[in-house]
Amino acid sequence: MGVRKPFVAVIGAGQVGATTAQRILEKGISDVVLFDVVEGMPQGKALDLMEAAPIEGHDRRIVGTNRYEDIAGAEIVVVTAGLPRKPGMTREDLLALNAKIITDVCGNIKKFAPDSKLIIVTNPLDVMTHLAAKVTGFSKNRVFGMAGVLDTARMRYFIADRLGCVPQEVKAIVLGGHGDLMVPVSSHTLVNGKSPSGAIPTEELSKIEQRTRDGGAEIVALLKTGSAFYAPASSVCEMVRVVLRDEKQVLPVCAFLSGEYGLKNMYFGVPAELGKNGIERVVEIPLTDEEKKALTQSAAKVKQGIEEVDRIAIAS
Ligand code: A3D
Repeated sequence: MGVRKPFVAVIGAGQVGATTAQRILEKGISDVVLFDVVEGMPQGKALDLMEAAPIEGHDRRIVGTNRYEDIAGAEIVVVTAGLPRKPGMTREDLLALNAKIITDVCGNIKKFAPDSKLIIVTNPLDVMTHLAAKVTGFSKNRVFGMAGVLDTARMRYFIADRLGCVPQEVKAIVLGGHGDLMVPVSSHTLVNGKSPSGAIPTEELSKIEQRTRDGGAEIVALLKTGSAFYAPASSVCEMVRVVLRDEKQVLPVCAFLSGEYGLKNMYFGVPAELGKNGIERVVEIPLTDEEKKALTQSAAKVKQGIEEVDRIAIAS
């Protein structure tokens, strides 16, 4: 049995890819084509997930494949193919290794799913999203990356854990590049509509913000053999649902900027409204001078990575 439209293709059936597929299926969002270069692996994971369907009680289908032909007709392609960070490795160390993989994967997406929207997950995220847009030549609203939803969820959890409340009561937003210079926007952090500054001392709030920046590394250090995948998969799944159902919800994502936040011609983490066209519009929120300065620093780091990946592309 094949998949039914509209369906999502997930490229890379590793930890993030397979867990994303599981979440999409089990939440009943859409059917899934799961692709990987390793023979038998996506087929095995797809079969295992289908065998869980009678118990999970959903009627969605998943097909595992090693053939790019099978992604033809996908509404959204989620790209998780690539190497994850190892202990001591920065996201930037991954750049050259994953650039090769993204170039290969996106060349095939352009060929087999030319009308799809792309959600990039592979790190270093902002740079790989730039590369994906360049390789596919797709309009910029159809290519975007997942990072801010995850970074924001981490911060919401840390604050809720500190206050002993449920994470849904905490609103926060993390912007900028998905790296050590990401910007938790403290002026927009709210617990039940109020600033947490009365309940959490400033010094502790700063520590929570730093833990958010180090959130990926904290998990890498604990797991030792890979990086986070449950919360990343939840984050991708939320973006997939908002786009597929045209929910027009504003989420922090890696989007192309044409002057917003004073930045031009680059991918960067900002709030954006997502819908059936992918990025419907970038949303500008008021920031303090300190937050603006931090965003500028983060953008400079992302630009370095973009220049580096462009140099690699020219050299090869
Ligand atoms: P992993 O479990 O190793 O899965 C990666 C999969 O990609 C493996 O199954 C590989 O076989 C497959 N693969 C490798 N090369 C190709 C190729 N050319 N074509 C198709 N498939 C290929 O890693 P993971 O799932 O833990 O992480 C995947 C990527 O996501 C890494 O780059 C991570 O750094 C990144 N990641 C990003 C975030 C963000 O928040 C942005 C969070 C978590 C992971």
